[in-house]
Amino acid sequence: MKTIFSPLQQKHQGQFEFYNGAVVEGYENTSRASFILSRIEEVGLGPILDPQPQSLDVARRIHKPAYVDFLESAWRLWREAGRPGTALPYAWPARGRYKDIAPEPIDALLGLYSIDTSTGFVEGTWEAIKASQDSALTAADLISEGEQACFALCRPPGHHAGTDFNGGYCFLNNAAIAAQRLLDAGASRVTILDIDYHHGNGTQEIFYERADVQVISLHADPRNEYPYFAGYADEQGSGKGEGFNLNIPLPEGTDWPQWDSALEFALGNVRQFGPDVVIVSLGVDTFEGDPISRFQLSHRHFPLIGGRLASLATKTLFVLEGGYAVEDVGINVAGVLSGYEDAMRR
Ligand code: Q9C
Ligand code: ZN
Repeated sequence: MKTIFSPLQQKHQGQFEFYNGAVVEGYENTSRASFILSRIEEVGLGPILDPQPQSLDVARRIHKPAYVDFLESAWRLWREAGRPGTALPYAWPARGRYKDIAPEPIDALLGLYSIDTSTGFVEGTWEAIKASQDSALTAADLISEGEQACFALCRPPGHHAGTDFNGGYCFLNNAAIAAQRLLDAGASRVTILDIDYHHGNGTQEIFYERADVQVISLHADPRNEYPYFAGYADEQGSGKGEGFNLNIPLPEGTDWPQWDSALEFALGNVRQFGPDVVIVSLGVDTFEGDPISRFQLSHRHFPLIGGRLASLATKTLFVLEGGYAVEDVGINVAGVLSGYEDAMRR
């Protein structure tokens, strides 16, 4: 299996976030990608290739163009305002506001276009965002051109980013952009199966009224976990999209048997939908050692996940999302991917 990754993605580096009332180094850091790359080489998964340069045309259809412009200019505006450190918001649109207003200071824009304080900008952030979506698009094109499976090593990740907001370390929704690209290339239906520990609220929001992209997410119950305000089981899509969004919230401490049976239920729904391509939003923060998560999957379970996914016998695009136990992230991501390859060879 080919891996697509650009070194430019590592330019998003040294950002801070709030955690337990303190400012700490971002959990979503460069060593995550470094450990994944070295593990992929170690297990001989396949070549690691640079993405092809891509335009922002698809990103501007999936997201609001003004939001993409904001991402591109945020750091420059922050610097022009004379600020040091990480560009983070501290004020959001007021509840019950009765008129549309468009304040221009960078502090207003940071709040307007975000849902939390985890998703800061530093000097290289835009280049990394852009390169990360390039990796997703390039991997999608390889699938359209005939590859059975491909891995887009996307960082920054994407599944919390919606049409006009960043959040949860995510800026552009790489998986959503890849899905649109596959449809543009002729796929009639695409499933995004999100197995990250957190609910993929951005992906849900983007496709909520669409029937051509089925969105399924297995995640920690939002009643007690980020993103809190989305990810409930009764969110099933609306309008034409009614019935094409499936949330499977799971309790704190979920272990392999419980997680695996939720996955089997999800896979049954994928089979019913019959997609041309499955995009796996691949987060490995379900690992028992993850520093910000509370599920109980062990190293040995990740290759089994790959095997389950291979049983769909559908073209599969893996897009990296979360996973923060840095040394184990490599083992677990490579575990899923080689588990998939081994099962496909059988
Ligand atoms: N700073 C992904 O796994 N909460 N994002 C962090 C407070 C946000 C996780 C704790 C977690 C987002 C892609
Ligand atoms: Zn996550």
